[in-house]
Amino acid sequence: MARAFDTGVRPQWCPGCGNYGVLAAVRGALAELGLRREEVVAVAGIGCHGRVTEYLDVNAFHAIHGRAVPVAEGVKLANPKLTVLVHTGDGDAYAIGLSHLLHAARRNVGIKVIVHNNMVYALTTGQAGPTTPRGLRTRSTPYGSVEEPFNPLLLLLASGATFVARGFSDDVQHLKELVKRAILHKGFAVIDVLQPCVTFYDTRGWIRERAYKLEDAGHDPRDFRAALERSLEAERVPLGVLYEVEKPAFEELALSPEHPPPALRDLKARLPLDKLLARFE
Ligand SMILES: Cc1ncc(C[n+]2csc(CCOP(=O)(O)OP(=O)(O)O)c2C)c(N)n1
Repeated sequence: MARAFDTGVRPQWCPGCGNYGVLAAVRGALAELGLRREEVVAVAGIGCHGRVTEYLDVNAFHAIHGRAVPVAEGVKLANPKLTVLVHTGDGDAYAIGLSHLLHAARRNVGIKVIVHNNMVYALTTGQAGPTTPRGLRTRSTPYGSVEEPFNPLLLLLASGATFVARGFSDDVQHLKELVKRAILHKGFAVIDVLQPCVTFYDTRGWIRERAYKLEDAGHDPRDFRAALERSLEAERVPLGVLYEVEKPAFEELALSPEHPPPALRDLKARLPLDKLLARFE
């Protein structure tokens, strides 16, 4: 039997790449939620991670570098019934695309962002990015990176994200459950997935040694301050849902017929669509 959500295209990633685990987790999550492929859209950024859209059998859009999030926001607003996934890299999401990400989180647009965080720019041969640890020697930092990385979980919590989680690409079962929870969450959800880049920065052993599950540690994901504390941990790596709160999604508020945003209401009164279109006939 063909595997669920498999296009049949053979992945081109390096053997051992963390992208395989993310792909398997997402396929499993979609299948277990009983979603049909026409109900799902995956938008990917540019990078090794971006090839996901060739292997995941759903409607897909391969956006330009750093712009997967705004494309996904547009898809979600055009048809809020769709499950809209974003596959993005740490370079794509946290460097060139950072402001889109933080504002989508602040607005609580119901897109589900999966960050393939391998801590380097893999596709372009391993340059340093915003999550590269200080001192790492890469193609762009041959004497070791002198920059301090930033903490994406802390940034996302501060931006108002209503669902913030961290996964590990080797723990496919756990990641699958996180993806399911993210999809079922109303509004914006982000999962920062730590994954090794076997060619340019193999973090597999480092993550395995430090990872622990938040659900085993008595963490309450409704507690924002506790989530902040967990996001600040330096020696251990928390996996699971750091924070989840229910708030109205942007599309609910912006597209509600009872409460159209004033700007749109005025525009409608002043400029009926049929009259506007008639100008172009
Ligand atoms: C506007 C623009 N700038 C730079 C590039 C070159 N480029 C392609 S992929 C990439 C970085 C990819 O890193 P990441 O997003 O972390 O993805 P990974 O390859 O690690 O999955 C860069 C800088 C580009 N394609 N477009």
